[in-house]
Amino acid sequence: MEFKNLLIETADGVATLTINSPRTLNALNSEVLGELECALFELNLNDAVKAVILTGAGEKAFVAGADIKEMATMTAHEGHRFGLKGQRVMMLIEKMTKPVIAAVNGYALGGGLELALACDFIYASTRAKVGFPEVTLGIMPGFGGTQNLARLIGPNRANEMIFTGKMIDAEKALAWGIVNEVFAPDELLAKAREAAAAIAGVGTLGVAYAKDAIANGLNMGKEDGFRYEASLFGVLFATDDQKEGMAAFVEKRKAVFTEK
Ligand code: DAK
Repeated sequence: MEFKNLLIETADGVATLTINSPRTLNALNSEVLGELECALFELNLNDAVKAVILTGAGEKAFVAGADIKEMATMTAHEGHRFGLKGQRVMMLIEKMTKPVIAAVNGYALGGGLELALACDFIYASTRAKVGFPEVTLGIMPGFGGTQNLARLIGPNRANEMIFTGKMIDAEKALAWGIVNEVFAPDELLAKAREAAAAIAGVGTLGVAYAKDAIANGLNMGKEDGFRYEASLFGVLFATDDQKEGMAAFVEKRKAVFTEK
């Protein structure tokens, strides 16, 4: 499918999905959100894709938030539809069986930070600036930001960021655990691709079930989480990948995983 606002490049099991509207700092309008929904849906169904990198075009921004100019004139009904669309994109990323890495190359603000937080982990460039400026617009985060940020860094730091609306830089985002690693701008994509390639080279089902166990386990009590983990672990013993992975170890050769 052709997209007006997205670029998709696939190589060696890794898809790089770039939001490509740098003139508005890749702000999320209804059209971009609709295209993201379609693209992510397709990538999830594509067995050749084992991991996805999500990034923004240009040197300034990952995504500077939801499109304020579009939202400014929305009716309540349009606002509701817009909110549902955005939430569907965030949920899709979380429910995809394959990992999505956010490569935050500049501003990740409001809905842009929510998009990054919906991903499985975040790498950032030294140019990254992240924050939730919604309160400066008289609103609050609405694409899962209050929930995901507080779960990730704890309520106190999340409170500070969300109540003040102030941005923090890459160094602080790293120290606070919002991003996993920070790289020079010209290294960011290569480093994200390195991580994605490592994921693409291991057992697809093991990764998918681990993503499922982590995401769903966080919504359970510890004992239920352990039980859930054990049931997924058990299912892996019915797969060719488990047999191949262990046989390859014993035979001192590289495993060739085939499960999709
Ligand atoms: N929306 C629309 N246009 C934006 C934009 C945005 N979020 N951010 C930047 N732009 C546009 C600018 O208007 C400008 O366009 P022109 O004026 O040239 O036409 C162009 O991008 C370049 O931006 P600047 O000239 O401002 O660039 P600077 O380097 O001076 O400043 C900046 C960069 C990122 C600090 C600044 O652009 C800025 O403050 N942008 C707004 C950031 C922001 O407030 N983001 C949060 C948006 S609110 C919902 C759920 C969630 C949400 C909404 C609804 N529901 C459940 C219903 C989410 C809300 C948000 O994300």
